[in-house]
Amino acid sequence: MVSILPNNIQIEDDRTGINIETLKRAFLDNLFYIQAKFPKISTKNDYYMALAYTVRDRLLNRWLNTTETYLEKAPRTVAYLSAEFLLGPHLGNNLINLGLYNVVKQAMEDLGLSLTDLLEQEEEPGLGNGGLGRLAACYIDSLATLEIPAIGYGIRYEYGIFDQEIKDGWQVEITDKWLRYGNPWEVARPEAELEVKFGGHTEDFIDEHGRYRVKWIPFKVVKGVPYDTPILGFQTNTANTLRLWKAEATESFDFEAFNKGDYFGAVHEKSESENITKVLYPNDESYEGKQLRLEQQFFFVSCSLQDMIRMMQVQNLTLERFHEHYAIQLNDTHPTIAVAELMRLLLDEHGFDWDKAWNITTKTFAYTNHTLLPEALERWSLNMFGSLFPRHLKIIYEINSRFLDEVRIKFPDDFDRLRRMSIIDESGERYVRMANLACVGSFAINGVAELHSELLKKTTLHDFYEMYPEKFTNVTNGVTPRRFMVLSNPRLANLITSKIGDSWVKNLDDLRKLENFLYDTNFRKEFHKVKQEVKQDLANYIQTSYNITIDPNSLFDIQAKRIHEYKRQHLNALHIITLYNRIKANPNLDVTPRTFLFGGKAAPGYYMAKLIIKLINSIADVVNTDPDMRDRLKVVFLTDYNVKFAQRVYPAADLSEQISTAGKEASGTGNMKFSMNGALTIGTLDGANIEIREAVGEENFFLFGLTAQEVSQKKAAGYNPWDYYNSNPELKLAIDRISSGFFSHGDPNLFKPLVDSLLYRDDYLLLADYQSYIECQDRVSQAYRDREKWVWMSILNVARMGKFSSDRSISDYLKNIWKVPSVKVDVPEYSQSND
Ligand code: Z16
Repeated sequence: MVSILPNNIQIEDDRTGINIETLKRAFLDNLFYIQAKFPKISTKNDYYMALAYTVRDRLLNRWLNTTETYLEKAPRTVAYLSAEFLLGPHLGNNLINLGLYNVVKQAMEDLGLSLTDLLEQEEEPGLGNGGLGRLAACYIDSLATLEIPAIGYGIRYEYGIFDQEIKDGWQVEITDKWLRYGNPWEVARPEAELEVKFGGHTEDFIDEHGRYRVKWIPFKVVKGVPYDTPILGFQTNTANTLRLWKAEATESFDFEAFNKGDYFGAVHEKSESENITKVLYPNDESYEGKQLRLEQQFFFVSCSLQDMIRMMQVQNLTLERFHEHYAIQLNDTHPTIAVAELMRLLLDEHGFDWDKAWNITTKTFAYTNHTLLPEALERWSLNMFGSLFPRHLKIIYEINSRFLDEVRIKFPDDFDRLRRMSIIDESGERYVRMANLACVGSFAINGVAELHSELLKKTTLHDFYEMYPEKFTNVTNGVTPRRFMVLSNPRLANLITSKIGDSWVKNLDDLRKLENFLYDTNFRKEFHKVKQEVKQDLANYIQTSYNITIDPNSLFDIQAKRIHEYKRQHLNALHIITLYNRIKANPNLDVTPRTFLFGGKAAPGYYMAKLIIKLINSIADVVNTDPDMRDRLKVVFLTDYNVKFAQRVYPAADLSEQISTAGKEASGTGNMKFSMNGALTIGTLDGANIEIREAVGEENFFLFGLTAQEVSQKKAAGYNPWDYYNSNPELKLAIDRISSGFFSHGDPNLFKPLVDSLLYRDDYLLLADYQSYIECQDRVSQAYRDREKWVWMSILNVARMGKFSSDRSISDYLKNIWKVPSVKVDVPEYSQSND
C-alpha cells in the first residue's frame, strides 16, 4: 500500500517507538515541548498530559491509516448515532488496546512515577447518563476490535453528567468541568464545520424543471464543529473515529448584528448558539420535553447526516446508494428526527422525488429501543416542534398520511388502531411521537434483551409488530471485556491468562476453558486470593476516602447503578433494616457479616430518587455506629459513581444486586460486568438477568421475586400493598422503623413521601417481592459460609460469561441488521531510525 506520508517526511521514532528507552524519552520530550515543563516543576497533571500525548502519538499511525483505507476503499460503514457516549477514561484503555500497558508502567517507574497515579489523574468524559451511553461506548470499542468500518456520531457536551457530592446525606450536583485542563484525546476539525438551521418558515416554489419544491428559510443558523477522537480496537490496526459536534455561532450572524451596531446583541446571539452543546440532560429514563434538548438532538443529527453525504461526495459516490453505503443505528429515539432530516436533505437539497427518498431512508435506519417505561417515551409538543422545524413537520405529516393509508389497507376500519399508530398524538394537546416515527422510518427494530424484545412486541410496540413483524429482532446487550476485565481487574485477568492463555480477551467464549480448572484446588485458592486482594484494595480506598473501616472478609454486597424506583434500591434498604432489626432483637445472632455498598446518581429533578439516597445514608449513620452491630453490618454510599469508579467496584463484589421489578429493566449491563468479575447475582427474572442465569446455570444464581407476567397479573387484579404490610411482621417492623423517625433523628416526616408511596401505591411491588427477597438473601448468607462452594460458583460465573461480550452483540447487529463486512487496515512500518 502507498504510504500516507509525503516521501520526505519520516515518522520519528520518538512518536512511534515502543521500547522502554524510547517511551521515556518521548514522555520527557512531550513534557517539555507540549506542557512546557521540566520534572522539577511538573504537576501530576503535567505528567498525565505528557503520557497521554505519548500514547496518542502511538495511535496516530493506525488512526490515519484507517481513515485513508476507508477513504480509498469507500466500504459500507456503520454510523452509530447516539446522544450519549459514556466513554470513561481513555489512557488505560488505549494502553491495553495498544499492548503497551506493562512497558509504560515500567517506563514510568523508571522515572519515579506511578502509572496508577497518572491513570487516576484523568478526568473522564462523562458524556452520558448510564446504561445507554455506556453501551454506545462498549459498541464502538467492539466495532473497532472486529475491524468494522464505523463512525460514532454524538454531542460534545461542555458539561457532562454532573459530579455528585453528598451533604448531610443528600445529593448535591456540581457541574462537570471535564475540559478544564484540556482534552489530549480529541482533535478539533474546524475546517469540516457545517451549518444547521432552526426555526423560520417554508416557501413552496416550482423549480426550473417544473417540479414542486420546498425551501426552508430559517430563523437562525448554527455552526457545528466536529471534534474527533480515535477509538482503537484491541490489538488491531483499526482505529475508528468518534465524531462529536460542538455548536458555535456563525460569523454571518455576528456580522449582521455588528453592522446594526448591536454589539451586545451579537455577543448574546453567539452565546445562545453555543448553548446547544453546553450541557448533558441528566435524566436517565424520563424525558422532560425541553426545547433545548430537541435542539441538541436535531443539531447533532443534521451535522452527522450532512457529514455522511459530504463524505460520499468526496468519494464520488452517488447519493442514490446512500443506504448501501451507510447503515445508521438510532440509539433510542433521541436521534430519530434523522428520519425527517434525511428526507429533507434528499428532497430539498439533492432534488430526489418522494418515493426515491423514502426508499433510501427506510433502507438506511435501524432503531434500538431501550425501555418500556411510558414516562421515558419521547413526544414533542407539536407547536414547539413545528416552530423549530417547520419543514420537518410537513415531511412528518406526509410520512404519516402515507403510513396511515398503509395501515388502513392492512386493517380496514380499525379507527382505534389508526389513532394509536399515528405519528401524531391527537388525544389532547398534540404531540409528535418519536418511537412511532422510528418504527415507520426504520427497516429493523430491536430490544436489548430477550424478554425486553418479547415485551416490546406484546405491549409498547404491539401495533407496529402486527404491521411489520419482519422488522422486529432482539440483540442482547454486551459489555467490553477489555475495559471491564483486563483494565479494571488485572489480577483476575492475569490469573485467567496464566491458565488458559489470552485468547479470551477477543473470544470471550474461551473463558469456558476455566471449567477445566474447577477441580484444581490450587486454582480455586488463587481465584479466592485474587478476590480477597481486590476487596482489600477497595477497603483501603474506602478507608482513605470515607474514613470508614470495612472488613474484606465480610460479604461485599453491591448495588451500583442510577437511582430509580424501578431499580428498587429501597428494597435493598429494607433488607438491611431487617437484618439490623434481627440483630437488635438478638444481639448474639449468628449472622454472616456483610458490607452493603451503594453507588449511583439521581436525576436532579427526581425527588423520590434523592430521598432514597438520603434514606440509605441515614441507615448507614445508624447501622455503622450502633455498637450492637459489632461491625457485622456496614453500609456505605459511594459518592459520585462514574465509569472510573465503576472499574474499582465491579472486581470487588461478592454479590451483585439486580433487583428491578420484573419487566422494567430493559437489559441491564452492570449485571454482566459484575458477573464477569466473579460476583454472584441476586436478581429477578428481568432484562438480561434471565439470560445470565441461563448461561451460568440456575444453581449459580440467586433468583427471587415475581415474574413479569405475575407482575402484570397482580396489577390487573388490583394490587394492595397493605395486605403484605399487615401480614408480614418483619416487613411491618422494617417500614415502621422508617416512618417512626428512627433513621431521621425522630423526624417522622422526612421519609413520609417514600413510605406513603410504598403503602398507598407501590408501583414497583416492593412489598409483594419483600418476603421472597429476604428468603433469598438468607440463602445467600448461608451460601457464603461455605466459601469453597461459593468460589466454585463464582468461577462458573466467570467461565460462562462469553455471551455477554459486546463483541457478540456487535456480531449479532452485523449479521441480522447492518450487514457490513470487516476491512483490514495495513499500517506500513516506518523507519525506527533513532535506536
Ligand atoms: C438508559 O440508560 C436506558 C434506557 C433508556 O430508555 C434511557 C437511558 Cl438513558 C438503559 C436501560 O435502562 C438499561 O436496562 C439498558 O441496559 C441500557 O439502557 C442499555 O440498553
